[in-house]
Amino acid sequence: MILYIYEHCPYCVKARMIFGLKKQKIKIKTLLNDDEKTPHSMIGAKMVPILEYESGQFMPESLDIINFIDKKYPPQQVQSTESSKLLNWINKNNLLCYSLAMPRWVQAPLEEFSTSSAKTYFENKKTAYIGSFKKRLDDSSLLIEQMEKELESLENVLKEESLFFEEKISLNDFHLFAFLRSLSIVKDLSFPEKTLSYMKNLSKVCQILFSHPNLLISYCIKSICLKKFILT
Ligand SMILES: N[C@@H](CCC(=O)N[C@@H](CS)C(=O)NCC(=O)O)C(=O)O
Repeated sequence: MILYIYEHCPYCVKARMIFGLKKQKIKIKTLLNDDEKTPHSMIGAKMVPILEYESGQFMPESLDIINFIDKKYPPQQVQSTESSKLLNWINKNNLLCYSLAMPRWVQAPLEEFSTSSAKTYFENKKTAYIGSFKKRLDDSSLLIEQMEKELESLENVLKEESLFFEEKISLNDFHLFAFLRSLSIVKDLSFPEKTLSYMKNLSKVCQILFSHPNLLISYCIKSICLKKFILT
């Protein structure tokens, strides 16, 4: 099986988590961000993750991939619980998260951005969603302050909802971990205690690093950081 991804992509993180959880090796191929032809030839759309589960057989959609792999390698482990409180929190903060993460992702040495045309493609496309990348970077302090406030309110949600604990994992965890992993590229952002230990636990269980595999220790350029604490 081959999983086609972008390294930054939170939906790809969800798909990768299930392979880590099941301790199943998966061949990962990272597509260039401006490569429209390859995904179109597989699923008729420019979207990842895509799982090639048999030669020439392709499956899009992270949640379908999670379900497929969870069933393929019993026992089934992923509970289908989705907390509306948590989903509301994530939806409310998606734009803020992307406003911080997108301008940093494109500067990071991620494989999908290894050509200048891939970078330009991403910036042009995502500017329509978050506005000017430069402006968002200039606004960093304000955006970080807002995000940190929101993370404080997440601590209460973490207490109330049954999130990952003693090997029990649900769809909530896939959604939240992917979101938090996106934020982990923001150098000056601090995560509160419970959130941080949640991130560390799931990172271990699902074998997802908070950085590019070649950048295992710590990595800082300008405002980008892949945090050391997660990687040890
Ligand atoms: N519903 C899909 C959403 C996947 C998705 O939106 N992927 C983004 C990457 S994060 C994508 O491929 N977007 C096309 C693009 O960025 O050009 C899933 O859960 O897998």
